[in-house]
Amino acid sequence: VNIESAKRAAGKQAVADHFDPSASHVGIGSGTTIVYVVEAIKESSTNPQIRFVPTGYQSRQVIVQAGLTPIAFDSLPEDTMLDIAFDGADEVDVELNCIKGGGACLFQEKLVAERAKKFICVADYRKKQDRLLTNWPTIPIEVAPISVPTVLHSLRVLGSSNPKLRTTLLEKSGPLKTDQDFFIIDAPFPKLLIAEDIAAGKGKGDGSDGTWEVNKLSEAIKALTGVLEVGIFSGLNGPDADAISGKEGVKTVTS
Ligand code: DER
Repeated sequence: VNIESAKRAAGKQAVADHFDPSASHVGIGSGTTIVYVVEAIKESSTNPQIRFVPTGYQSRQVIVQAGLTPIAFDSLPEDTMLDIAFDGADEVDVELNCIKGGGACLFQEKLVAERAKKFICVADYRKKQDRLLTNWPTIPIEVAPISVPTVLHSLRVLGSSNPKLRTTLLEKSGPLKTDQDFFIIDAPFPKLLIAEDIAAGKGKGDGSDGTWEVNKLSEAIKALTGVLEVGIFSGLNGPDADAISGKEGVKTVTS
């Protein structure tokens, strides 16, 4: 199946199933799949009052280029929750935990996702796996530039075989910088366990036996001094949120 048509189908389905044209604030994620979500919203949205909250420069461009009205995350009144947030993912497991950060926008993505009443992950079939780190090998981590050497060392201590600073020679020589002017480290880890695996005795999940459970690893990495945010999104997908996987039509995956 053509990947782009799968992304477009997933985007259309996610909007058809979850977008409410009378919403007031809608979070828009980053990456390529989200472009199809915005395309579908544009086709269905008639309410000019809706404000779209971007998750970085690229996300804001997608909103503006679609003729929709952005509002900066930090312009929102403190007590305002977004009605819904749509975003892509690099991988999604059976519990709808996500690996995010392939596009290096994970920090603002997590801010927006946590501020939304409902978080919809929109992904084509390549992203849906039983466990995280099956197909996508690394966890993206946003770090303060000065902390890179010490965080790399600490990640090895946590069991990452070969954590690497994300650099790019195509668009810019040297380390990639995020919208916060931070760096990204991509850290490989073995496939992550979920709670039922721990209960089934498949490992302790705390790194002591080489296995990690999704939340335990996320907390361990987040605790490292110098880490701004970790590209593991967990517990964001309540029972009413779906990861839409587009393959031969669209399959809705619910937690
Ligand atoms: O960086 C992210 O988390 C993005 O959502 C991204 O990884 C998804 O990108 P894609 O829709 O282009 O695959």
